[in-house]
Amino acid sequence: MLILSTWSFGQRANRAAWETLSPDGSSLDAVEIACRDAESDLSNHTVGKGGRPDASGQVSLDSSIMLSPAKRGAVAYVRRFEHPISIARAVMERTAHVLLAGDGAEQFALAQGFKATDLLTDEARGQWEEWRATGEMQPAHPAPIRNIEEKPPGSHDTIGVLALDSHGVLAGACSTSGMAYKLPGRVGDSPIIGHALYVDPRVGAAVATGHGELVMSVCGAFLAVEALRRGANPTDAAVEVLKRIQQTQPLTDNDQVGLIVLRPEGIWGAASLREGFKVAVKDSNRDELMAPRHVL
Ligand code: SD4
Repeated sequence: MLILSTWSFGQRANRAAWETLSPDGSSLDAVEIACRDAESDLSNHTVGKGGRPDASGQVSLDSSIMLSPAKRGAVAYVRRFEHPISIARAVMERTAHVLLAGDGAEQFALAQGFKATDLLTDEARGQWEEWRATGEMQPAHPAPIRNIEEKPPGSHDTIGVLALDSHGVLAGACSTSGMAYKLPGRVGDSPIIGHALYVDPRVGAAVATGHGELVMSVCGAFLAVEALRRGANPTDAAVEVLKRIQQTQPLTDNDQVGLIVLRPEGIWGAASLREGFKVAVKDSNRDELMAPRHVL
């Protein structure tokens, strides 16, 4: 049994999920609970309620969950629900589709019994107003993705979670409010299967965080799992994706991408473009925050 989450707040999410995962719970439930923890954390400004809005002041959430190529669900551009991860799970379990977006996703959520709520907190609104007042950044050039550890305490990043349960079942999930002050309508890598998340039960799982456009342009999580399939170890699989990003796209000093990769037998690895990425690791013997290798 093992649960791995992105960034330092992943420790809290792992702990929230552990009771369910151990001793014989399901990895699918565990990854959903971990994401729900981050989605409800109002001090976390890049996931769920309390997330930073787009350039127009509207919060929109993206999320996905996956067990296998046949069992996966996602939602994008969700503006009125606190737990997009649970709506993504409902898409997976109760529809014939992979991804629902915008109004349709919200109508589906209401029909499934999810309660609508306002996602923009006073704090996030205040920060957005400050951003708007500076006039420094145009909507087409939203706030860059920096390392969480360089940001003020209390500001966090997207949650990505991979878990392996006592039955040997792998599951993955991720949830985000996306890039702060993005152009309205922008959807990132998190709800696109194969970009921020991919799980093949026979081969392994990968989840990505950071600048979504960079990850989307190389199908990052899928590429990592394909590297595993070719025999790479999990850290090398993550590094292969980061090198592909580096080779194919111009990077700014602020661009960050982190990946966690897990094999079905519990061997895992991680890497990031730059220093600062953290992986929260919890199993029966440890509860740690680790700083993985970086390629730049
Ligand atoms: C996105 N990948 O929407 C997300 C944001 C993120 O750490 O992961 N930030 O681009």
